[in-house]
Amino acid sequence: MEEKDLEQVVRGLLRAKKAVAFTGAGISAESGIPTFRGEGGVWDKYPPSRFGNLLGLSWEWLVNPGRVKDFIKDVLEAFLQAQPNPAHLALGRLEALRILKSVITQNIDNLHEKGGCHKVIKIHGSLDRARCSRCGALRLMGDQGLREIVQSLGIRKGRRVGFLKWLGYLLGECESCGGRMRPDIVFFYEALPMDAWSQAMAEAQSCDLMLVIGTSGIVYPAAQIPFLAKRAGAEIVEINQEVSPLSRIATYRIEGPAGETMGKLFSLLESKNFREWG
Ligand code: BJW
Ligand code: ZN
Repeated sequence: MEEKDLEQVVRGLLRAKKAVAFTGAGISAESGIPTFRGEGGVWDKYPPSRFGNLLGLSWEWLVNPGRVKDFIKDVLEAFLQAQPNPAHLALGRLEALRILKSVITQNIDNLHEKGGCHKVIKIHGSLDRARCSRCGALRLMGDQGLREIVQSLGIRKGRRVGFLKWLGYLLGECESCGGRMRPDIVFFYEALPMDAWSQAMAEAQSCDLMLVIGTSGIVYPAAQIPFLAKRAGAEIVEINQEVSPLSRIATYRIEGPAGETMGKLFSLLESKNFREWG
C-alpha cells in the first residue's frame, strides 16, 4: 500500500459531505472470524449447499445432527471470542468525527457496535438476536444468551425433532405471540429485512463517498449497494486483499488487510491539519 494512495483517500474523506461504509466478512478476519469464501473460510468446512440455507440445514440435521451442532458451535464461539480490530475502531472514530455517517454491513457479528459505531445497518441480520417466525418480533440474546446456547448444545442431543422445532427449543418462544423463534440471520434464498434494506439503499443513494471494505461482492442483493452509490455520483474506495467484481467501479483501490490499512489511514487523517487538507 502506497502512502500517496492513502493520502488521496484521506483527502477524499475530509472533502466528503457524507461518507458511508459498506463492509463484509474481510473486515472481521483480523479479529479471528473466518470469512465465508476462500481457503480456510466457513464454506470450506461447511459447504453452503448444506449449511448456508435452511432446507440444507434441515436435511443435514436429519442425517448428521452432530455436524450441525459443530457448525453452530464454531460460529458462536468465533463470535464470542472476537474483539474489534483497528478497522472497526477507525470507523468508530470516523463516526465520532462526523465524517462517517453510517455503516452498512453484511456481517452478523457485533464488532462495528463494539468498535464505537452507532449507526450500523445490518442487512443480513445479527447473530445475537432471535426473531419470531410468526410475528417478526426481535429478541436480543447478547453474549450471555449465546454462551447459554453453546452450553445447551451438548445437553439437547438425540432429540428426534425437525431442525426448526429444535431451534425453537434452543431459542425459546416469542414473548409477544408465543411463536417459534429462529436466528435473526438471512440465509440463502431468504428475503433481507425490509427496514434495513430500505435504509441501506437510501444511504447508498445519498452518500458522496463509500468505503467498501472486505467483501467479495458476489452476494445479491447486498452487492448492489456500491453500484447504487456509484450511480448516485459517489467516490468508491475499495479496501480488500484481493480484486473483486466491485474493483472496476472503485475510484481508489487499496490492496491490503483491512485492519492494518484502516489503522494507517486513520493515523494519517489524525496527523494532518484538517483545514489545510479539507
Ligand atoms: C479481506 C481480508 C482482510 C479477507 N482485509 N479484506 C444466482 C444463482 C443462485 C442464487 C442466486 C443467484 N443470484 C442471486 C442469488 C441469490 C443469492 C446469491 O446472491 N447467491 C450468489 C452467491 C450466487 N442471494 C440470496 O439468496 C439472498 N436472498 C435473496 O436473494 O432473496 C430473494 C428472494 C427472497 C424471498 C423470496 C423470493 C426471492 C440472501 C443472501 C443471504 C446471504 N447470507 C450469508 C450467510 C448465510 C448463513 C450462514 O451460514 O451464516 O451472508 S452468505 C454469506 O455471504 C454471508 C455474507 O454476509 C455474504 C457476503 O460475503 P462477504 O461478506 O462478502 O464475505 P466473503 O467471504 O465472500 O468475502 C470476504 C472478502 O474479504 C474477500 O473479498 C476477501 O478478499 C476479503 N478479505 N480477508 C481485507 N484481512
Ligand atoms: Zn411473535
